[in-house]
Amino acid sequence: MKNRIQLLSLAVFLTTLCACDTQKKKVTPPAPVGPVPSEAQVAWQEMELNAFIHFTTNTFTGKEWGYGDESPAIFNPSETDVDQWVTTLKEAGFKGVILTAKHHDGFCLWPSKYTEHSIENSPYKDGKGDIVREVSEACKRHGLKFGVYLSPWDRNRADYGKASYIEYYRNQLEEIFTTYGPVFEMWFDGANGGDGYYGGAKETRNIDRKTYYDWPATLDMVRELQPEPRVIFFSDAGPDIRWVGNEEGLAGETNWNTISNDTLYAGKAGISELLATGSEDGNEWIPAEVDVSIRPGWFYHKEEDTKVKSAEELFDIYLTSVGRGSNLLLNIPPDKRGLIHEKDVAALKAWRKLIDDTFRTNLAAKAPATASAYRGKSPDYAATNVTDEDKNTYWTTDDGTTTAFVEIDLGEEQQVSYILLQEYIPLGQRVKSFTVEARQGDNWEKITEATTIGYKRILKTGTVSTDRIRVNITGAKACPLISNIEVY
Ligand code: FUL
Repeated sequence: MKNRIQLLSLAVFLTTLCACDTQKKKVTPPAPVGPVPSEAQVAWQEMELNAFIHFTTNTFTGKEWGYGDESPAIFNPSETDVDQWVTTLKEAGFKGVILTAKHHDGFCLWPSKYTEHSIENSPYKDGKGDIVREVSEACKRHGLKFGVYLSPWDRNRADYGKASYIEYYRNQLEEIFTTYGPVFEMWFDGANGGDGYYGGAKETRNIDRKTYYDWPATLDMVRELQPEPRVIFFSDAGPDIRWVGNEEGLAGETNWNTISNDTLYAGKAGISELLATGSEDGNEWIPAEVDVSIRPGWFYHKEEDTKVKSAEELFDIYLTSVGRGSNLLLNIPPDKRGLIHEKDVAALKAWRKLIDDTFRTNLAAKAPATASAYRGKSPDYAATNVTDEDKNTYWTTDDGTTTAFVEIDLGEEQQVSYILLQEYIPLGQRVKSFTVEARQGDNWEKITEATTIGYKRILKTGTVSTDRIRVNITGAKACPLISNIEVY
């Protein structure tokens, strides 16, 4: 009996010892570096692909910017089928839809009680139609998020430029948020002021873009109307996401999510370049959104039916937007019938197929991985975290180690054409430069290199045959946190 008790105490002692040892091994995670994203921003970045829908009287006049004097009587999309829009977009892989509830011409796609210049005075459904409601409901039906573009510039309103217009604009925001929400993204367009109809005045009106709209008060109002889910505000300068500075589908090759808001004002020299690249030492997290149209114009024009971007062009845009750590907001404008045109549908289908075919088999999924160093030699931060297909785990190094490499064993010789990398952004964007090498016999050959990674980076490597891939982090703001590497 005595022996048994002695044995038991020994076992308890040993277990305690082991527990202490494991506790000692618990390595602290890295501290955040620089500005970090809010949860809502991370969720938005994970959407990657959203669709823009430009639709108004311009669709019927052939204009891009309506003057504001268009009669609502011309708005008559007699075959409108918003389910066709939303299912087409869903099948193409979009996660959200942003609709121009009102463009610069001031015509409202919902029966706003604050103006006569709306769908209520159009022949569409005998004035009983409401495209904002239809699209928001179709999005709910098909599981896409619904977003709104409401042009601050209004070329129809007599009081544009006066204080009362701001009240009008806020009333409309309130109408939209209380009737059609939740809204995932609110788009505040940067085009503001200029010539217009303005209730018959037909003149040029310029506003002070910094003060006229009193944006902070408007944003507070909207946040109060919809505290949850937290709406993402887009404008040239944020606060949640920024314009990328061009409408060609190009994020910067170097693309920081960080930027200093006070450096962002229209007209500043080099502003487009700054918007595309962000700044390494920026004091806020404001990722770039890449907005571009599938056609030359934002609105449907018959003569552009032959100019719909091809699947290959759209694929290139995917690589220069999502592949550079930004979200893509691709505009697909319904035609006069109220349908997404057959040409656009075909291009989207072929584009989706190209993406699916290219990124079908991740050669690195669950592959063994090793690293030149990993944080505190703890399995929590080991190299295999980059191939475990779990976005919440990452490979990282000790504090102060800003250069290191991770090596992925593909098991056998494989044809490699693309590499996809992701940083664990909740703790800040860090990587400044990296190279990718492929093992060729006894040598390592550089197959591509780049600067930033951010939420996602996809690089073409040029087809190469190899059994091992090495990613060298050659510069970082602090220890790099890589959550995912995929090889295709
Ligand atoms: C611009 C507008 O002027 C265009 O018409 C379009 O809406 C585009 C998305 O933003 O600033």
